[in-house]
Amino acid sequence: MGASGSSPKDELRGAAAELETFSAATPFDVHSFEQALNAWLEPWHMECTPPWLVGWYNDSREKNAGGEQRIPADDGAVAFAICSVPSYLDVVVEHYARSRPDGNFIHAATNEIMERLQQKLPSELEVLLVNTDVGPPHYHVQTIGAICGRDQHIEAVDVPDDEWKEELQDDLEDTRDPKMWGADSEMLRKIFGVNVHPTYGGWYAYRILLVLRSVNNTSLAESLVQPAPHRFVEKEDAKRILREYNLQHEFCLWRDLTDQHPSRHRYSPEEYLYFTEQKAAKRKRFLEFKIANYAEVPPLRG
Ligand code: B12
Repeated sequence: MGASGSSPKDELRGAAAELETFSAATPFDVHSFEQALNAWLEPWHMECTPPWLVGWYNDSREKNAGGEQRIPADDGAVAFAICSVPSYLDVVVEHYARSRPDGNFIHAATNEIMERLQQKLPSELEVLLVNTDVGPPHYHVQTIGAICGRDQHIEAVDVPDDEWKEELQDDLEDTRDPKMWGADSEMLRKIFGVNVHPTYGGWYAYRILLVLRSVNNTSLAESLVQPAPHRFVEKEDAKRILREYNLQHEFCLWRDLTDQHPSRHRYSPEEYLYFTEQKAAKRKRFLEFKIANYAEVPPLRG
């Protein structure tokens, strides 16, 4: 119990309830908003990034990708990305019990959370909500994580070891199936960049983009300043993470930050098997088995 007699759970619920009270009036307290958003997301096993400006993202896409995947909002608009963290599978199972979706069970669960969030947020904030796993358009979520200082983006150019790079590219060309990747050698040899989080390593996933189109940097109580990029991954770990992510991502070794990665910051064994399962029919069987244990249809978490 806190000093006022309320439990931490009550306090969390109280902070989450504040989400409905924000107005676009100046000055907008973006850090209280972030707190309220995280409190509302917590029961869904989700977290938001720190707030960032659409212009930081669009500038980075200009510099690194010829301006592709720009976010269609003012450069001054304030935004967040929302990630799922370990235990999100419980939310997917509960959504399945309520709605029995046909298509992608994870996307459907995320869509339900987006609908709830849309209802909670005052319309005067002119909210743009996008499920970032479902495109087009695809906004480049790894760029979002990097520009707001939530995690570290690692590209092969960050590893100054040509021999390591050549060897990985040879292995990729030998193992990538041209039926999926095409015959173009450049594509077969491409090393994709990856993001890692200081706590979760790779055991999290970007799910939602949230832009508050009527809130901009000049209307904030304390204007936002872009943080310096994170640099916490050791060189040998960066090599391992890039290699594992590109060559055999299904073993999820790329998700561990170091060889000491704590298991409480990993997916559960069930989540590991579910998220790496390719067959939709088998995923569906798993969900059916799970909900067979439910005594009643689970209520919404927020
Ligand atoms: C399309 C897609 C794929 C495609 C293509 C891969 C790709 N990276 O494009 C396929 C189907 C192969 C794929 C596979 C996987 N994916 Co995928 N995929 C996406 C998706 C939906 C879009 C990515 C995109 O638009 N790429 C555009 C191309 C052009 O990007 P690119 O080739 O990486 O090149 C860009 C970067 O290099 C960048 N760049 C260059 N220099 C710099 C410098 C800096 C500082 C920065 C920030 C950026 C940057 O600019 C380039 C041009 O755009 C994203 C989600 C999203 N909305 O972003 C997830 C995403 C990238 N995938 C993800 C994952 C986990 C996977 C898998 C492991 C499968 C899985 N879901 O478990 C596999 C493994 C990938 C592999 N072995 O290659 C995660 C990565 C998480 C992370 N921690 O980084 C994402 C972010 C999804 C998520 N929900 O979180 N994926």
